[in-house]
Amino acid sequence: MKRVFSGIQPTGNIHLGNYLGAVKNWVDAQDKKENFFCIVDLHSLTVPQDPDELRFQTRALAAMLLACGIDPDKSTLFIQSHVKAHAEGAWLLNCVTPLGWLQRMTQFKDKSAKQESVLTGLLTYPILMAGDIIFYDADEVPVGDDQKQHVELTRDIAQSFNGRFSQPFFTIPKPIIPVVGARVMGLDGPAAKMSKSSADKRGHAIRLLDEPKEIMRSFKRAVTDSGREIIFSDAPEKAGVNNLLGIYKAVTGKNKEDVIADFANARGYGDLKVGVAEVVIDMLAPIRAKYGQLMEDPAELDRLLAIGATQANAVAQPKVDEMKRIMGLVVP
Ligand code: ATP
Ligand code: LTN
Repeated sequence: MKRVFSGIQPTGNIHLGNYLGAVKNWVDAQDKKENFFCIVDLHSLTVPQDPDELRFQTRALAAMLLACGIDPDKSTLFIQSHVKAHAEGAWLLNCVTPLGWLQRMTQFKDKSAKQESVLTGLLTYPILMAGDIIFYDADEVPVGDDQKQHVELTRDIAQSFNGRFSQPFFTIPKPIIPVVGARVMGLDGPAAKMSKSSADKRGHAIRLLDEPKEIMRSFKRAVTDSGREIIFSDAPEKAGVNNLLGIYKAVTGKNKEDVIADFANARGYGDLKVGVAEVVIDMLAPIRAKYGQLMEDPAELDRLLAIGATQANAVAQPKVDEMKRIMGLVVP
């Protein structure tokens, strides 16, 4: 059975891009694979966080992932900092990764350009991510398009370690990018991806916990163009309409022809926006209800996360111990 590893940061409200680009695909493939899903709290520390807020968001994200359909009987769901091998092993990888590989990363360049003072962790972030994946010998990493470069770097790190210590020690992972939903764009400007860091900007994102009224309002305000044509298109001026159609397609699972047929009688973009909002509202209603129930039972949430941490630790710690031995450390 193929082994899957993926992660998500507890940095605020999870949005439709996270869901369609990543979480939905984790849920859908659960039966066919051996799954490890990780709430990457250590990654969140690469930009300043409010401690109480981070703690709350970490548990809230766990509840949300369970509400979205991650089944603890089929998947290992855990918090990254609960498994010490991640931080320990990342140091070892720091010592075999050239600086230039990290400085090239697009996400580092984007995020560091937006900050006055850049923390070292923001640069070494992809090393921590590489460790997440290779300490589990994951074959597949289901992520949105923005993480492809980090998974490619992970492959380079694993290959270089294997080459240097002349044995096939790490499995070389593959990024799995969904065909639809890989890049959901912001509703306020379809040139930039929908992002958690901007999720609280009015009209930018659909957060999974938004009330139906708010979802409808955000879609109605979505930026489109001055035309009337409802078509899938790569033309920059059609990016807004394309994004709405892409969301509708990912949510309904319909093919392009059927999506266009659904809007054949639309009187303009107004009808398109309402149509998309309605399917999103219906999809999110049961998720919000389940989330509410889970947040009312913190003891059960903690119990599930403790089981996840034990299962993850049993895989990652022996791998990191073996890595230490290979690199010449004395392992007690
Ligand atoms: P931030 O804005 O803080 O970087 P984020 O919204 O990018 O956060 P992450 O926790 O970094 O969220 O990503 C979780 C998963 O969601 C990743 O697999 C990522 O590729 C995917 N993802 C994030 N944004 C989008 C998007 N707009 N469209 C599709 N997938 C996305
Ligand atoms: N960097 C990713 C989150 C992440 C991840 C991982 C994804 C951390 N570790 C391991 C897949 C596999 C992000 O920002 N979305």
